[in-house]
Amino acid sequence: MGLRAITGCVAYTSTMTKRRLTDQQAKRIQAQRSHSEGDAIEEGKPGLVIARFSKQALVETDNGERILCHLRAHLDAPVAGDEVLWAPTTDAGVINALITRRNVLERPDSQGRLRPVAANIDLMLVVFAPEPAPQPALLDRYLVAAEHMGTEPVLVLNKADLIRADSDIENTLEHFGALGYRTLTTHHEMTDASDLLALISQHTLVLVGQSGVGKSSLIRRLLPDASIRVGALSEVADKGRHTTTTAELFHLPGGGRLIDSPGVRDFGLSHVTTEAVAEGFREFRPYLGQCRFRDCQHGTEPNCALRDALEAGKIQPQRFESYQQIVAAIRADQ
Ligand SMILES: Nc1nc2c(ncn2[C@@H]2O[C@H](COP(=O)(O)OP(=O)(O)O)[C@@H](O)[C@H]2O)c(=O)[nH]1
Ligand SMILES: [Mg+2]
Ligand SMILES: [Zn+2]
Repeated sequence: MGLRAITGCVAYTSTMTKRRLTDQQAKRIQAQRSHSEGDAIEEGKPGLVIARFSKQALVETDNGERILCHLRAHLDAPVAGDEVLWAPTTDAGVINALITRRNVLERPDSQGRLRPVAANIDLMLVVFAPEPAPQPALLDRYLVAAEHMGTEPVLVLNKADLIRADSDIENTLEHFGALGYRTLTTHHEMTDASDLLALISQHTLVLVGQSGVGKSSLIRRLLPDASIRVGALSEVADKGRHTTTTAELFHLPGGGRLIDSPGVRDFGLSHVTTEAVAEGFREFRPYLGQCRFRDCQHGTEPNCALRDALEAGKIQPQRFESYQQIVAAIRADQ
């Protein structure tokens, strides 16, 4: 939904508790707008969330200004990539409404509760590198999360200058390519970033991957201007506390947006059903629903189509193992 389509509208009422605008409401807003072209903005102006800090969010206005806005207690906390309606206050601004998200990337906090990290994502760059050594099961978790949120993942082998002759990391990349995922290899001294830029185009991308794989460096490399690079953290006082905990959105000069996510150890899959996990392994899909038992858990049941495919070499053992690990973790959580 275009941000500019939602000006001049009432988008929130005080009776809406802990609730986002539904699609229905968003449509009403657009409908209202068509009747009231040119009316004064009542409940807020459109803005884009650049970063969220505990009780505030940095919002970019339509004309590119950045305003630190307070959050209202009854609204879901906005995150980088969210579209909001905000209004000026005497000191700064306040967010009045969160526009319905197209999708949201979530991960569990220290208490295991799912928290949003970034919203309205077109592509997820799953970044890995020779150092720190990739964890294939973690990469599979990112892929399941991407498939589940309806975002295309792209596998990025970064820090390629560190690939040693005896390394098999390029096979890892090829293995994902063989599953049908787009793949890319890059490193910090590569001056030609055209592959990356073509991929980004006008889209909103989020970068995920273990801490240290070079996500932030990759974003800095694509931002030619140091003033853009300074980013949102320069605008809040308590920097130390936020550096590693908040996702931040950067605009590329040619269009496109990159969201840097903090090092993600774990990924929120506890809300995903075990059936959806299987769907998240795209090469499993032809076999799903083909088992003898409709509720087959692909464990020790007879005539399991997934296990047959595994034995026939159509599914790689590594991927099946990742699947079992994720499902076991979800069951242990319940
Ligand atoms: N050799 C090499 N080092 C890199 C490359 N990209 C980043 N680094 C280094 O890897 C470390 C982690 O990078 P950073 O961007 O902070 O990773 P992040 O945690 O994923 O954001 C830093 O010391 C970078 O200088 C690269 O392409 N090649
Ligand atoms: Mg980083
Ligand atoms: Zn089965």
